[in-house]
Amino acid sequence: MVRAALQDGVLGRAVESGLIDLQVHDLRAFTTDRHKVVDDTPFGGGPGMVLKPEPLFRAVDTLRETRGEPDLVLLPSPQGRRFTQQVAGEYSRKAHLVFLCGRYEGVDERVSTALVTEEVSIGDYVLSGGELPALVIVDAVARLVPGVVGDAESVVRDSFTRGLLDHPHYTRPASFRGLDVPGVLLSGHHGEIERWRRQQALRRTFERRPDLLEDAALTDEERQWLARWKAGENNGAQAS
Ligand code: 4GX
Repeated sequence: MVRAALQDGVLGRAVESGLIDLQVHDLRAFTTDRHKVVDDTPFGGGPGMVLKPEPLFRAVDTLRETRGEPDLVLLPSPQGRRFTQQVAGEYSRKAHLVFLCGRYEGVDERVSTALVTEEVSIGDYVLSGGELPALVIVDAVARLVPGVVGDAESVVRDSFTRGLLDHPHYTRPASFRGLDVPGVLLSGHHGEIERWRRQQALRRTFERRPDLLEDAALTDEERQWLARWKAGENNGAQAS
């Protein structure tokens, strides 16, 4: 599943063109017993299986020898540091990341204390393994590696790079089932279009994710719009 997900789209092309190198390793290859056992029952009892420490330590030791010292050894976990666009930027400036994952209830705590540099969480919900979080993180991080996304401007203008939600997008037809594209987008006035988009992005952030406004970098005009909306003027979707 992990290999398949890394093969197409933006990630697949980035690997093909040598911009990033992604290697997937099977934990069972680092076991020493005949049955290649990577998990065991929890000390103290309870449901589920726990990932054993030895295969993970052996795997990372082997990577140290073959690929050099990793900058970060990451463990996807709901107990981890929350993964955000800012963290993606941080990781994208590292040369070598290792993700430890498996489908299990937990991992032996000695892995967290003595092998992992950072536990990282993609959100407050429980998944059945760390593979999907690792793929989510790799995708978000790879996009920030120069050259991976063809149009560099689209990365810079991306939602969250400015700390705000995205503005609405429209394409042809200009009128569809009685739903019209806002006239300003058809006007050709690039300054007005840019201003409308900034206002829409801010309005949506104000309505849907006001928590993001605490850290957002805003212009004086944007602060004025916010003050107006907060004062309760211009209520409703058509507010300007
Ligand atoms: N964001 N999971 C990890 C197993 C596990 C449990 C405890 C380490 C410690 C998740 C998330 C997530 C499910 C991945 C449990 N590993 N990971 N897995 N949400 O739910 O990152």
